[in-house]
Amino acid sequence: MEQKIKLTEDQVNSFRIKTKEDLEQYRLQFISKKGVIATLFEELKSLSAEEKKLAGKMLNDLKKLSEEKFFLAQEAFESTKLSASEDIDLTLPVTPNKTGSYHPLNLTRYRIIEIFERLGFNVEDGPEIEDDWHNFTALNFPESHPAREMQDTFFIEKNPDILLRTHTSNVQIRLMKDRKPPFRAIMPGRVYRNEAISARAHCFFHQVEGLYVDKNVGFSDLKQTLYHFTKEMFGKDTKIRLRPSYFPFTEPSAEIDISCLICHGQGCNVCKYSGWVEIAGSGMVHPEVLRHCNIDPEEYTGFAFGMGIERITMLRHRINDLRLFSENDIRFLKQFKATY
Ligand code: 2U9
Repeated sequence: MEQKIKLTEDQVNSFRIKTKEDLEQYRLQFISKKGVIATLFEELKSLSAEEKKLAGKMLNDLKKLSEEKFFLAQEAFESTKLSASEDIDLTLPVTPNKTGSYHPLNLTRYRIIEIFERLGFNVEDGPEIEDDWHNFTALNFPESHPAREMQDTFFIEKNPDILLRTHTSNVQIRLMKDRKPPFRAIMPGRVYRNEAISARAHCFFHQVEGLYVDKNVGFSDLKQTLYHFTKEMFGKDTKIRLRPSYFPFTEPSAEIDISCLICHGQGCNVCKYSGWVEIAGSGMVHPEVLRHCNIDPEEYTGFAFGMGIERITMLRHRINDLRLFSENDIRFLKQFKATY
């Protein structure tokens, strides 16, 4: 018995498992139900009680040894299989790096800032929650102006009135009141108006307003500045047209139109078959507004303008629904540039 078992232990140790086939061969020979060890356990039955005790222990040790050898070899094969699957195929195309992209409104804002910075305009900032004086009174809005109504403006408090600014003009007022002229600045920022949301209107949007106050600033400066801006922004072939208009804070006032970028003046549904699209409002700062900011209109004059960033972006990228800008739909956003 001892002789037989010793022989089997040697067999276990000397069995070389080099391939998966060897492993299977080993399993069949030693640890399967019909293997050597199972057969020896069968043979135990024919031994005396004393022999059984001794041989049973040896056989259990042998079983343990052979199973350990099997599982170690099996594990080694499994791990080589895993590392083999990690092999890199250098001929495959690279996985693209998913970088983000700039929001189209930011792309337009950065471009506008770039153009005006080259003309010597600073970028100024101010509060979105404003009092009535900085948003309306200082800008020459009469007490009864419809913009002051609840249905047009979001009020946070009434008497004294605190509201969400309806334009970035409050920044110009704060700038003129706090510092001394000359001023040459643009004011980009978010503004709020109480409007029903649709493809063409939203309860908030973004503006860039501009202000140039100095001695001897005239309407021709306004015209030349906006002419330069439109050529830079929309291309050198863009034509510009000024139409008389009215704002309480400028006098005289003018709407700025550019030749339609889609049909180049031929007429299409974007320009409503007129050949022109409106891009901004402008005018000479009203003397009363200068006076509200303690600037003498006899000594200083200035021009101002305002434009909606959404509107410019829609024209630039042919976007036809304002809601796309605030829905955060990745399919829309990822179409824009990732670098600037
Ligand atoms: C001060 C004095 C004058 C800013 C101006 C406009 C004309 C204008 C609209 C364009 C589209 C608003 O975004 S929009 O809806 N803006 O038409 N804005 S002049 O005039 C000022 C501003 C501040 C102290």
